[in-house]
Amino acid sequence: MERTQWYKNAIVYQIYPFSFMDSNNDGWGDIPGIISKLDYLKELGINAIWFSPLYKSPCFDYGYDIADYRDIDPKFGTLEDFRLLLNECHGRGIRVIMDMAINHSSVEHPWFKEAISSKESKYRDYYIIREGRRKGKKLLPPTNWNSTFTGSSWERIAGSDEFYLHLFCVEQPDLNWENPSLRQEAIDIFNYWLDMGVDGFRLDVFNMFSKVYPLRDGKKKIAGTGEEYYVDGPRMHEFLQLLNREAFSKHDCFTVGESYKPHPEDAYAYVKEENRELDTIFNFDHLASDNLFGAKYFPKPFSLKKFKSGLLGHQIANYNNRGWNTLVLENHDCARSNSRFNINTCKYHYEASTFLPTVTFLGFGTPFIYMGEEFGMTNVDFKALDELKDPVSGFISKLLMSCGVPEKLALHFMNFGARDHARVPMQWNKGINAGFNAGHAPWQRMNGNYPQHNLESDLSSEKSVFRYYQKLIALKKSDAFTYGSVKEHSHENRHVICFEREYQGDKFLVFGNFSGRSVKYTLPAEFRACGETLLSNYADRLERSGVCTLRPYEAVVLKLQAAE
Ligand SMILES: [Ca+2]
Repeated sequence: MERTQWYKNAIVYQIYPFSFMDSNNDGWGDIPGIISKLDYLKELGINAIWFSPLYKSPCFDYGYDIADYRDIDPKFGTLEDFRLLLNECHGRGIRVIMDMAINHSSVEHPWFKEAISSKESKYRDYYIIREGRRKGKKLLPPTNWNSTFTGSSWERIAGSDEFYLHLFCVEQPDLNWENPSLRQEAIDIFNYWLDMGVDGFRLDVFNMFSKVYPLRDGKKKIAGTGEEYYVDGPRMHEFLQLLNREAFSKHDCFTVGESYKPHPEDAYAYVKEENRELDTIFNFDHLASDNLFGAKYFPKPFSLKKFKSGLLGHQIANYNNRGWNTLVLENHDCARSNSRFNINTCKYHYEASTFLPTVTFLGFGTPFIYMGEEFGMTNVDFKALDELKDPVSGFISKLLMSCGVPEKLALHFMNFGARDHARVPMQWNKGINAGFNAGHAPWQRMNGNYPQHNLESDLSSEKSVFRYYQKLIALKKSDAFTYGSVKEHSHENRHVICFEREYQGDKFLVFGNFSGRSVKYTLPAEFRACGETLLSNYADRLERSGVCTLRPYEAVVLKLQAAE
């Protein structure tokens, strides 16, 4: 099948189904709710949706623990509802990207239930099960590996001396990709959805499929012990090439991988076109620019240089290596972008919420907009730890408090970086539960600021973030911002981010002030006098001859026409 590479022109919108729209007022978002908002998304200008998992799941990790890879969870609706959703999206020119978490399954998947109930079951080898190690009277796990969600990555199987591996929650046993039947199951699952008409996949933590065998102890670390044996394992490229050959390449589809701390040489190899593995992987490096040790819960003074290196470095490397790139500010695992990076959301809500996507999404790669970002949804002010529903918030808080961190400080860390910020219901209007449903308590508390910050109030404001996104998306869809080369300016500048795209002789300059005060900036010479302003988040135009003054979070896009 000829692959059109439609993803290069895609503007992807991510929906976290639990929190988008609840049509039957049971507190959970659902598929009919999503369908009722498709015209809204069409109006925004997006042309693809990535759905966080909709599959049957006991929801220990909110859908990323899958109990049936071929069915829809009843909370969201039925398979028939999903087919309707697919049709309704396609009818509006919107592609559908499914999420696939197949590094691990749910403990409630029939494979796992059979695997642990009988040593003779063929499904036993679908998982990674090993004898524990005897040390005196103690039975220790088979290796010293940590779960990425804290604690040991091994769980003892009740009534035996054996353990199963889980690199995430206890409820998420890792699948054994060494087993050819398991690999065939994965191929069949991908083809099942692709044959139904799905247009692509986001692959959850794909670069942990391959582990180093025989399993052995890793170098002891505070967190992530064993990583050297389960990240970018030796058969990773082989497994992806197999999936590509047997599933992806047979359809005009798109694949984007979520990688866990990838080694740079592997990261570029996964996406290089000629390798036929994935179309692209997510780059989150810039999002760690205000995180201590790169951990999202722990703040550190924001470094614009780190942000620029993370955001622009991969664009330039992928452009030159013929690999595609992604552009991301938020997702279901992050705090809201306008509430971090030293941004004072109260004072510059509109400016910051429009500045960030301008300097991010106009780069080289496919933009991913997270629901609510398009009208500047902010972080939540959580008042107590029990308001946080994400199990990882619980694990991290407990770990901190067991080390003597006071509860108040643990809550402070969660208010900085918990995944819960992105997972509260959408703020459609100022009505009951922000229009998410008709009044039933939502599964997750609302953000208390919804009476002031909601889509309706944004649309009625003179400075509407949504209207700005519409203009930005229209501009992003042009060939120059899709295929143009990318070059950074002013890397050393501590306040200004600036890059250039060049396409067929036309040059475009995207720049802005990443701070809450006015700063002086001298534009690259050729953009000082001439050129047209294509987009700006301030009403009056910037004076750009000589040294110009950029106002707080001012973002500007200039075009310099090719000489005739
Ligand atoms: Ca519902």
